[in-house]
Amino acid sequence: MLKLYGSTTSPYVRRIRIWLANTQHEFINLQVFSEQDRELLMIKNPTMKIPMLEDDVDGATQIIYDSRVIYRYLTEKFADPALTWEQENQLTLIDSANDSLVQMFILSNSDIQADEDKLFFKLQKERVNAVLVQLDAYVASGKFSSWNYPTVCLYSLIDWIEFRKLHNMQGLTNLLEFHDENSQRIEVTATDPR
Ligand SMILES: N[C@@H](CCC(=O)N[C@@H](CS)C(=O)NCC(=O)O)C(=O)O
Repeated sequence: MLKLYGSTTSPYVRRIRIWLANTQHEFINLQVFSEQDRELLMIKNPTMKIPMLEDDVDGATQIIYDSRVIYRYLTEKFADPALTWEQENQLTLIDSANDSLVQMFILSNSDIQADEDKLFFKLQKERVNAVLVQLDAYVASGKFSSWNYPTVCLYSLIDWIEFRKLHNMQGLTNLLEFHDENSQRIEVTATDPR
């Protein structure tokens, strides 16, 4: 059986959990900062990042790192169509804002203040702002109106931003509406970290 390793709060893990909602799998909920789970991660996945997927292929264990590669693995396994280049770019936008927010979240949990005069924070904030404005416009033009993988990734990002209060979403009305419209989906409520 497919085994998905992750945590309930990670937006990168949640996208795969939502995507696998109708596929039989086991979810292994890791405490990524606990010593025991870090050891497990170290052995199976030296990137020390989640999600990670494990599958049995002809009796051998196949491990796949990184949500993007996990998605590609699943599309091949279940013979689903590949993403279009436009969707790949949408994913890159979502991932770039997500990565910047993860880095700033880890810094804030390390008691490092987000000082906007410092280059690191300036770069991340510029990126997050620019990407969210672009995604807001994409939502307005109907690019995220069907529930496909990029849409699931966008939902997971926006819901995580709201959950952790990572960004002032005022003015990004299309993204807020998009979040509202999808919040009652069964696979969304079933994976809500709150
Ligand atoms: N590119 C990776 C990013 C995954 C990622 O950043 N996961 C976070 C949790 S949201 C993580 O494991 N961070 C641990 C760390 O940075 O040490 C993917 O798409 O799976």
